[in-house]
Parts: sequence; C-alpha cells; structure tokens
Amino acid sequence: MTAEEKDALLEQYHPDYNLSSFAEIIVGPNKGEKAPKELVELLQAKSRVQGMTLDLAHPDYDVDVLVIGGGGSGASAAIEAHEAGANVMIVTKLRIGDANTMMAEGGIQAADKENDSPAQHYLDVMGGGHFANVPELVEKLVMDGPDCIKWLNDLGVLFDKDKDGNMITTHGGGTSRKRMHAAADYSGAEIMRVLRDEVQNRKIPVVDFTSAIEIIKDTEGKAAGAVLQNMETGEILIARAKCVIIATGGAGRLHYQGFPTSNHYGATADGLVLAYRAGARLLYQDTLQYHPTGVAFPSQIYGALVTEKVRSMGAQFVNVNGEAFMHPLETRDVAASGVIREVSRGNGVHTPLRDGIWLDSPMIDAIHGEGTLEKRLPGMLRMYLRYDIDMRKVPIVIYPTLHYQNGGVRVSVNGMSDVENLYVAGEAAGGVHGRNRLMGNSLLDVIVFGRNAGQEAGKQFKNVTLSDLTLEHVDNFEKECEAAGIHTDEVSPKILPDYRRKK
Ligand code: MEZ
Repeated sequence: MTAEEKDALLEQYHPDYNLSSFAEIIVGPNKGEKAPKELVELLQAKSRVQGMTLDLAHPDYDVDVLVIGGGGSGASAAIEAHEAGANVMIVTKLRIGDANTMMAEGGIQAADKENDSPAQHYLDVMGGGHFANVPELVEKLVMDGPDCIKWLNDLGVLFDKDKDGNMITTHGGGTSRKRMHAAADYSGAEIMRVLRDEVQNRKIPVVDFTSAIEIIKDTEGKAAGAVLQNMETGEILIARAKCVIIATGGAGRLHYQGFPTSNHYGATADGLVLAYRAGARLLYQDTLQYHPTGVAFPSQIYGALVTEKVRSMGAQFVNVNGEAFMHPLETRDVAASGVIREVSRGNGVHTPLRDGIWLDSPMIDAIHGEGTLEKRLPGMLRMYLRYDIDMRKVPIVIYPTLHYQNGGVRVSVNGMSDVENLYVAGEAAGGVHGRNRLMGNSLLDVIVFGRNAGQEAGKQFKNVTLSDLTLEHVDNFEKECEAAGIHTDEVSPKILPDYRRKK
C-alpha cells in the first residue's frame, strides 16, 4: 500500500476515526479536546473521596517514593528508586504482576544487533507513530533499549537464544530490522517473573488489593501521596510520599466502541483519572490501538491476543475466498483497518459471535519446518488446543481487539507530569508512541521509562520538603464540573470493570 492508500484506509475503517464514539472534554487541562466517551465520563466523574473526612495530617504510610501499580513499569520504577536509596512502597489494586506486562506475548524491541542501530529504531518508531511522537521520548526509548535488554538478561530473564548464546530476534509490523527479543510467546510473563522476584528480593513493601483513589498534594501544589482504599474491607488509608509514580497501565477494560480486549482485568484508565484531577495534562488520549489479531473464534476466548509473532513467523491474513489480501506485517493501525474493511466488504469468515478473517497459521511449520510453531509459540498452541483447534494444521479466525492506549499523561523526558513530583511511566504515559505503537515497544517502554521514573524520583525525593497535605485540588475540580453543568452518578477511578447484566 502507498502512504495515501494507508491514510484512506485508516480514515474510513480505523475506530479512532469513528467520531460518534468520542466526546469533548469540558473541564480540566484538556478542556476542548476529544476523548473516547467512556474516558470523558470517568475524567469528569465524582471523586471517590467526596463526602469523606480524612485525616491527612496522620498518614498510615510515610515513604520517599510511592509507586502506584504493580506491573512492569511499577516494578522497574520501584527497583531503581530502591537502588537510589529511597524508602519505596508499591501499592496495587490487585497483586504485583496482575498487569498488561504479564500478558505481553511476542517480545520486546531493542536495537542491539550489528546490522541495527538506535537511529534505525528511532525512524521505525516515528514512522509507526505517524511522526506525532515526542522526539525526546523516542530518543530515550531507543537509546536505552540495548541496556534494558542487558539489565533484564542479567536479572535472569530467559530470552530465546541460539546454540551459541546469541539472542534470537524477529521482525514485527513496521520494523526495518529483526529486533524483537522474546521468551517464546510469553515474553511479558517471563519479564514480570524476574521483576517480581527482584522486588521481593529487595524486600520492597507491596501493599496489594489496595487501590489509589486520589492523588494528595501539599499546599504548594506538589504531589505528596495518595488516598488508598483497601479493596476487601473498604478501609481508607493515607500514604504520604515525597514523590509519586503512577504506573497503572491501560484502559482496555473500558471496552471502547464495544470492542473485546486483550487486557488484564484491572486495565481501567485509573492513572489518567488520578493525574488529571491533580492537574496533569493528557496527550493523545483520543488514540487507541486495536490489535489486528484478537481471537474471533472460539467464543470462550473472544478478544484474547493472538500474538503478532504468529505473523512475524509467516502466517498470512486470508479472506473467505482464500485471498491473502494484505501484507501480514503492516503497522497495527493499518493491519487492523484492513481486517475491518475486509469483513465489512462481506469477505469475512462467519463465526457465532462475529465474522473474522483467517490467519493462516499452518504456514509457520510449512516455512520453518515441523515443530517450529510448538517451540516458538507454545502459549498460542496450548490456548487453541484447549478447544480442539490445532493451529499447526488449520488456520484460526481473528478480528481486532482493544489492546493499548497509545496516549496517556503527558510527561517530560525525566518522567514527570505537569504536576511537580508526580511521575508517570509505562502505558499510563503518552507521547512516546505518537498515534500508533509498534509491536514490542510497549515492553521496552515499561522497562525504559519505569526505570527512568524510578531513577529520577530516587534523586528528586532528596530535595523535597513537604508542607501540609491537601485535597483542595479535588474540591476545585468538582466545583469546575458543577460550574460546567456536569451532573453524573459516575464515580472514578473505575478500579474494576462491571460485567453484571444491566437491568
Ligand atoms: O507489544 C505488543 O503489544 C506485543 C508484543 C503484542 C503481541 O502481539 O505479542
């Protein structure tokens, strides 16, 4: 496809262009901009602390660095802040590792091979993101990439290697070099295993099943902690901190436009809400990633991720007429739009929940030899075998699934948001991927920017003296909502999705 053909395809079929599913934000730093309706509702909802009397002067926890979120970026941040000498604590609404990092499959990019360079990686990231990316963030991502792979390898991540011990790397959509490092097709789980071990080995306290429901500031406007709520007992706890790092991940469980999702149960955009009410600006909150290959059949795993690595290894998109209608490694936004177009033209494969497209998985063993799919994609094979589908022998049926929020809280290259001492890392931050992320740059993002936020907060806390703690910004935000005529029963952050049948 030419660039013009791709633009036309995106405009007509990509869900980001479906304007009726977006609304205008009418209060706060991004007033006048658009975001998915579900997100706007949460950004402008009532605070969970409304009506509570809180004793901010006597906190339950008092730390140097508070990390909110127990996924890859949260764990990396905590490790680095601890390394810098901070008294650091992680708080997570589920358990450490219950996160999108754990569910990442195909791999992590980094330009550490001889035929590659960070400059080459930079061009790919910028091209994939439609050149809307924040250049300084991209530079940081690609320059720190090789060192992050070494860091993970040294910590004990079991990357796939050849018999000489060299990392095996593959292509992803939109990559000009093979730079996807993987641990079979459970790369994120393997990375998370090691990060979690490291957090535990360092005896970093983890307060689990406890959700952050509001950022606390001090009277000078600096971030100064968070209001926490125990998920089981409802008990409210106050954490005071000299620096706060939001590492709460994405928003797939908001099911924008009715899409299923590949995300974990807690992906409800909490970090965006917390940061927004504290005064931080969002960036590219209107751009989402629909992974081209979510499961369309069987219905029991509808929306689950079929890793892009299936296509990296040779599988093709094939329509009901047996035509391979698109290059399998177009960038994700283009590939997802191509699949949607093909189905909407009536060229889809009919299944009970929705029509999809064949992904010709038997090509993998046909190209690379028998046993390859089992060795390189064991998770995929097992997922389908549970339903008596042997993807080595028959193609599978896919359709796009909501996978990633390309945007998030705006940060500078030191990871700080517009609010002093409030850092944001990983999927909750926006800018590095522009308007479309490439495969494997999310795992890299959580490691590079998680570590970066931890290192920066690990330096910064030493300069911080807190004045009195306050939630005045929350009251002011609510007043602004009232003045704008917003009347809602919705409270936020959402914390968990609600799958109960509506009456
Ligand atoms: O970066 C991702 O989103 C990723 C590696 C997903 C996948 O297809 O495996």
